Amino acid sequence: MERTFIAIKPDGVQRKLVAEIIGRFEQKGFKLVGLKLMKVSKELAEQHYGVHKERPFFPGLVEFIISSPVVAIVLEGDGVVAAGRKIIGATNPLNSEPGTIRGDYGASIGRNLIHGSDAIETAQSEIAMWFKEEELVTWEPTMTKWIYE
Ligand code: DAT
Ligand code: MG
Repeated sequence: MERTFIAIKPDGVQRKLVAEIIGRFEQKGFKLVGLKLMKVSKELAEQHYGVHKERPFFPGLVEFIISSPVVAIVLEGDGVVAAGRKIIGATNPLNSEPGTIRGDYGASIGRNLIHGSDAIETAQSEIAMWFKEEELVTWEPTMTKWIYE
């Protein structure tokens, strides 16, 4: 089954949007398989945002992500990577559709509340970066038969 990595960034945690954000993915029908509140090390932050290391916003991005706790999440479900990105919305909240997390709660690109993996391969490497195998939980939600045919 497909998995994605989601992180509620420091702004989402500080603004007390954790329950609201996790709720959107739960209500959609995706399954939580990993969940933890954590302070991010500089090493992990630099690794996570490694593709952006030449960009001018990289130092600020790393400093921001380590500045306050984040909630790291792994979700499972058919098509969860692409659907997760749709639920999150466009990178710049000023362009995100209303009804998306960034569209409903964000007002600037540097405080866009949440990260979501952009492809299945990225998701696999991000999950391995953020979670130990034993932190991921195998379970069967009783609701599955009401969500999948
Ligand atoms: P996304 O988080 O939608 O995958 P991304 O991978 O292109 O977007 O960029 C990672 C994060 O970096 C993004 O969530 C916010 C920040 N960022 C991206 N472009 C930026 C810019 N032009 N100015 C400031 N921050 C930016
Ligand atoms: Mg990205």
